Amino acid sequence: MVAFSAFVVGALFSQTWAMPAVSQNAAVGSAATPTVASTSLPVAAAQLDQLAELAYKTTTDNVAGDSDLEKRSGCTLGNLRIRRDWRIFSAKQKKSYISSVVCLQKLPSLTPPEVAPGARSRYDDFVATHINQTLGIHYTGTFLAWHRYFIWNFEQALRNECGYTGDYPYWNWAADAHDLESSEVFDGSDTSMSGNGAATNTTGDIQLSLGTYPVIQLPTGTGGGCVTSGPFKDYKVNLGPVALMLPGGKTSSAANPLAYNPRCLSRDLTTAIVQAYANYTSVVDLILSNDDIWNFEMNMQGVPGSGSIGVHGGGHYSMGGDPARDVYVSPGDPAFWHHHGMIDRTWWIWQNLDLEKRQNAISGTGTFLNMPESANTTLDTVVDIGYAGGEPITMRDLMSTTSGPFCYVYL
Ligand SMILES: *[C@@H]1O[C@H](CO)[C@@H](O)[C@H](O)[C@H]1NC(C)=O
Ligand SMILES: *[C@@H]1O[C@H](CO)[C@@H](O)[C@H](O)[C@H]1NC(C)=O
Ligand SMILES: *[C@@H]1O[C@H](CO)[C@@H](O)[C@H](O)[C@H]1NC(C)=O
Ligand SMILES: [Cu+2]
Repeated sequence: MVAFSAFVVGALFSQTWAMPAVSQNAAVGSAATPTVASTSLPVAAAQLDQLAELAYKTTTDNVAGDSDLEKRSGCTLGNLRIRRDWRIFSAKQKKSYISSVVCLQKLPSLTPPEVAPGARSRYDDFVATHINQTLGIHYTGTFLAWHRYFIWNFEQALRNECGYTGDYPYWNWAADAHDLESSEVFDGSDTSMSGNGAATNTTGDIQLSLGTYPVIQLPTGTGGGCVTSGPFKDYKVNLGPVALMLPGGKTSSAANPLAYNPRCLSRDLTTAIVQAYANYTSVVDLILSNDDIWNFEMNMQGVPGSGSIGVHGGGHYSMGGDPARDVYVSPGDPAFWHHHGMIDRTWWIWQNLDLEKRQNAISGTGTFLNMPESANTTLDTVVDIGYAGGEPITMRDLMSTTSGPFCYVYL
């Protein structure tokens, strides 16, 4: 059992996130690979497309070629899966993905009741594991690889236990940074991951604090109450809360985070948050101005003290509500998997810009911001997602999307 410390893990911040290195006149339409993020959002959008195309080409060339890595794992162009932007799924494809998630929420849990009495569904197995390991998988050396394995196993559960045959989706935050409520992920239609929560009258900001770093204030959104529309309006969040951030700087936590505590899914869609931290310039700058893995993973999560929550925090907190504002319980929001698809895609793009240096780059330790101090994460470090599924696996096998257990690319 982890220590549920009083300090708020929801706080993601940064101290050296200086102004991004940006340029107003990055060449678009030219074949040259961008090296500096544009502050013009449409230009940065084109830059992101270009970087993603490059990563796609690098990955598929390697799979088609004779690379030992891919050969060993049996990943070929024939069985390579393509992960896609939710916006290009057809209505039928969206419904098929959604019904497989609903299916997982109805299958019985594999977690023994004495381990997590509140885990009632197969879906909850994933939430329980994430709660259990939160302090060992965020601001650690395993952050990116752990979540890569976690969402891949979620995909396997959808396929093997609920018959899903479609593609794994991702949510391109930046495409919705101007208006979250019209996002195809959050518009509340029957092809969305459900929409906003009912409007509430709460006042005051969300206040993220961590140790002695300055508090980060985040605005609240247009909802705040229970989700009233879309496929997940009757879904119950069963576990937590653990460190739920509420308006006015309040927090909420249950005595036993793994006990049965069924409640509605709530949301508080906050366009201002995704706009401020996960726009096209933010994503491209994250990819282009962090040459080593430490800076990349820290800026993605928000460097403590910098005032930034990074694209990772931007995506989570922009959904708002319960459990999206609770780092521990966040997979309990069914849009978690779309968000982490984009996190993994961003890492994949970054890796493919310099595979030789970045494919196996790891930095960090086994504990949240190395508190308490722990050993450095290495390629031999084992990742184990418990009852969620999969076998314990070494970091070595999680570094490429086309080796180890994986065989996928992003479009
Ligand atoms: C939490 O982790 C411990 C140590 O790995 C494990 O024994 C326990 O079963 C886990 N609990 C859950 C809910 O996964
Ligand atoms: C985009 O995000 C960055 C931080 O990542 C922020 O500094 C900038 O103001 C944002 N741009 C817009 C147009 O909101
Ligand atoms: C752990 O990593 C840090 C940062 O890369 C490095 O300075 C340190 O020497 C490493 N410690 C060990 C025991 O390898
Ligand atoms: Cu997480």
